[in-house]
Formats: sequence, C-alpha cells, structure tokens
Amino acid sequence: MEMLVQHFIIQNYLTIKKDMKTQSFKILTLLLIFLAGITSSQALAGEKKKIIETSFEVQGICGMCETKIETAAMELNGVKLADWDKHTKQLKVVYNSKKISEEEIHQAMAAVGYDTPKAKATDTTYNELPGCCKYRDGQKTH
Ligand SMILES: [Cu+2]
Repeated sequence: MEMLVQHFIIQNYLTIKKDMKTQSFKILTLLLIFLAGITSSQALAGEKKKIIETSFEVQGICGMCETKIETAAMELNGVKLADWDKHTKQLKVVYNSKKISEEEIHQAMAAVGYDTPKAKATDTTYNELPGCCKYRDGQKTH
C-alpha cells in the first residue's frame, strides 16, 4: 500500500514537472517570438529613418551633363538613386543618411564641374567641361 502511494506521488510529481517544463518552454518560445518582433520592427524603423529622398538644383545643359551628374552621384557610397532633369535642373536623389550627407553629394557635383546652391565647381574643373556642357556661358539647354 505504501509503495503504491509512493509510486503515485512520484508519478504525479514527474507529470507536474514535465508540465511545467512544457509550460515554461511555451512561455520562452512566446517571449522569443515577441522579442524578435520588437527587434525587427525596430530594425525597420531604423531603416526608414536612414533613407532620405530629396531634390536639389544642379546646373547643366545637355544629355552629357545628365550622364555625368547621375554617374557621379551613383558612384557615391550610400546613394541609391540619382535622376537629373536638364529642363528643371533638379537632381532627385535617394540616399542613406548614415553613409553620406546631402552636402557630400553637392560637393561631388561640384567636383565633376557642376554648380549646386551649396557647392560651386572651381574654374579649373569647369573649364575642363566639353564645350557643349559650358552652362555658365549663356548656352541654352540642348
Ligand atoms: Cu553637357
């Protein structure tokens, strides 16, 4: 009789212990899923903050200017998209602000000969532009 009771108690104890294990495992799993959710939503929020889309003026007058402006911008680390319009003179850029600043994009434009409101190309750089691209000399967009 005593043996039976003892056996019953032990059995019950083991079952409870197993239940608790299952239970705590479930809780742990839920907790992990919850934490993973928070982490990934934070990562997404961080991602959104880093990507900036903006437009600014870049001087230039022809298709060749367009190619050079867009290529120079796209070559920069952190720039995802660059699209310049010779009629509006607007350069649309999408960039990662953690990798590059808007100022640095202005500087890069000036470095290949194209003026922006924040960075002016040196006369030497400007003079190296092909004749068709000399936007300071009163040429019309062509
Ligand atoms: Cu040009």
